[in-house]
Amino acid sequence: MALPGHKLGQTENLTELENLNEETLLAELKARYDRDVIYTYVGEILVAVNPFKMIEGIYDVSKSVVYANMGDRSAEPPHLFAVADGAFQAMVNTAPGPTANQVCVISGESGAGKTESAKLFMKHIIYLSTKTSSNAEGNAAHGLEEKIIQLNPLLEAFGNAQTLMNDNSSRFGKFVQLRFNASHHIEGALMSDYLLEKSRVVNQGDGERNFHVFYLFFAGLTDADRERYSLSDPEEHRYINGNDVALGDISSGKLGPMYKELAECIRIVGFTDQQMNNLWALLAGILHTGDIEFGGDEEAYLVSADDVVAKCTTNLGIVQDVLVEALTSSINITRGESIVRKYKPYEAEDARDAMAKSLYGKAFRWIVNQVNKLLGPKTKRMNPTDKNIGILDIFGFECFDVNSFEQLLINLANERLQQFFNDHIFKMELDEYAKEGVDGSKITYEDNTALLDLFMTRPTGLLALCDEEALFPKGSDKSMVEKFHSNLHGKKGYEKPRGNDPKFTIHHYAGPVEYQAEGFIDKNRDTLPIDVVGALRLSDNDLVRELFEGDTEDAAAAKKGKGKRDAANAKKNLRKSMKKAAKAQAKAKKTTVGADFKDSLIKLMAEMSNASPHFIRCIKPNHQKAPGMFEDEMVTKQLRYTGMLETTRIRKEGYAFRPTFGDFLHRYKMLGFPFSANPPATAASCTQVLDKAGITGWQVGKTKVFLRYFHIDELNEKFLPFPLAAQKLTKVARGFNA
Ligand code: AD9
Ligand code: MG
Repeated sequence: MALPGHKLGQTENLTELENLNEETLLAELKARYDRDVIYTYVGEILVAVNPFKMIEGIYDVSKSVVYANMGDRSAEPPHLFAVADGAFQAMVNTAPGPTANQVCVISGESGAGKTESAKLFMKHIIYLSTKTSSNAEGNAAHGLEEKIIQLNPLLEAFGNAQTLMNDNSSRFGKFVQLRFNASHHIEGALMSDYLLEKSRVVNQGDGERNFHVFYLFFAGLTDADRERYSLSDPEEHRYINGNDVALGDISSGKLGPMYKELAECIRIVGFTDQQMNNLWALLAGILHTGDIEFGGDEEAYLVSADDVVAKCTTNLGIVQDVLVEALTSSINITRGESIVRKYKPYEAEDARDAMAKSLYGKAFRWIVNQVNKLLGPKTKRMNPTDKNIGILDIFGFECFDVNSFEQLLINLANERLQQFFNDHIFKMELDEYAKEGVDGSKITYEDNTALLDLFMTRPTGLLALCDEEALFPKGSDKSMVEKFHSNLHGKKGYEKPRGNDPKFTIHHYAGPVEYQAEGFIDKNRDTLPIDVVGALRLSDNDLVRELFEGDTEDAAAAKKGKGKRDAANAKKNLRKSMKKAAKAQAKAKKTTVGADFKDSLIKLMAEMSNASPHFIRCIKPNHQKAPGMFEDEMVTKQLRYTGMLETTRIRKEGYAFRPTFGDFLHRYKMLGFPFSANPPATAASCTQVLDKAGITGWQVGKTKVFLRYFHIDELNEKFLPFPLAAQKLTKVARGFNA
């Protein structure tokens, strides 16, 4: 700060720094980090630098107590709990409506601490809401809050995995909304999930693992379970045996207690034993699916022993012959005639893996839906007196050596969130100037609307062109890229590379990303061969059948053939089932992964626009996931692409402090009026104070005074030699923006 005696790392809100730039921002964060101070404000945004260790006491109950009903945020050191308290109090003190709803947007790269922050935020909100729940209603709700807390370990088991970036990496995005009634007690929680990384089920990169649940499940098996699910040795299963360390964790017994915890939390959330048995059988079925192997040159045939397939089909509740038929050939039924085409071995393998991915993806979505049924508010629609607090924990911007369709969608979401951030921080700033009649012409910011149009415009935006090609039976990645080039080349943010490779580059707000288009169409279609769908619809595992919308009677009929091991009968059943599946598919709206994602993004943004936002920017200080290491270059990059530097620049160029006339006079009238005077709350009174104090460069709007970041110090210095009063005033001034 401008005040003498400024010590590095002592500033709690970095917009107060006199010399605000990339270097000072970094130096302050680093100095704080070295003292285990991980939270810092930049304006109203909270920056959280991942400590990669537990810092004693920072999340203790005593802290929950301190950061409750604070009023003035700057009264205590920056903390995530303070942001949660700010959101909760804002909700409580505002009449129902968009301003009363709150949303906490947590961003940062993989391993930066988003999920931990989301959990802490939720924990504190629940603390604040139960604190006052001493009445009967509160007690009744208590079980619900416990369930909501247990939701996190449950989702992490099924949706998280160890990656090179993070030992507990979320492989899906999530948005959780807590709904409150008129007396601010929790009525329920609703969640949405985005883009689960299903491909991880069948294939993991070097040093990475499958979803946690597979290892936990294995670790928790009793002898009876082993028999029931035909599981013996984890090393036998291709989908999980690629990582020796993970296998070691199973055999060392380390995961056993974690399985127990998971089982307990599943029970608390409210899943029934029957549901869980079906789910475990489905997981075992997926593991066995991965072990089915095919051979052949032209036509695929089964090379695995019969019992490998039997273990799979028993768990999935389907008939063995039906599955083999569906995985090795496709039947085309036209005008009552069926033409069988035998798959090549690689096609059979694709069908097998597609089945495993689809089973897992649908099971995950089912869990989310089930959770919403168990924990959701009684009515889906909000009552007029209800309010909500949302928490968004979603994948950060991604740029790898090879970027595919997944990165395109993830980066689209980030681009949209950046726009939301811009809208809030910058546009609101400018709107406020305009509303108050204050000149804001010096403020500029990088607007990414044109880039979003590149994605969203119909029919010539990236997503629409992806869909057009995906829904066209003969569509190819190559012709899709040609369409991109011819429609988007020359537009801002789009770059056509040299050469003929099916690639293109997008200049995102966070930097350029080159996308490799190979595989886009298949990923966007994400279809399971109708033959496999037909087979799974005949399952007698209630869950599997439900996921594929099969019919109980059809499944029972299919089972009749099973005893006889009658292949002809199996074929007949499969064809019947496929016909029904095809009919159901034809009736359902044809959609793609891209279109679905776009829809859910639009819905998410609608929810978010209907709330007052709070931003938490998580920073990962090193690649080693190690405590005590702060790598300058890495942090600077993140500060840049989380919009933090932009924010500080705008804060600096703009008017950081905007007290109303009344607030301003209440604090500073002594500088312009006799002690006993009671000047009216007008522009003229404020101008008199500022003139008399000899301050320049401010503006006075219609209801507020617009002060630059250094004006507060200048005003406070006028109070010297009353240093105590000055100190207090600085805190009060900071409170204007809290
Ligand atoms: V990913 O995009 O899901 O891969 P996140 O969610 O950003 O990522 P996560 O919250 O999982 O990262 O944090 C990674 C690890 O950092 C955690 O497993 C903890 O070991 C560590 N971490 C994060 N935040 C804190 C904290 N406030 N205190 C201590 C932390 N450790
Ligand atoms: Mg996460």
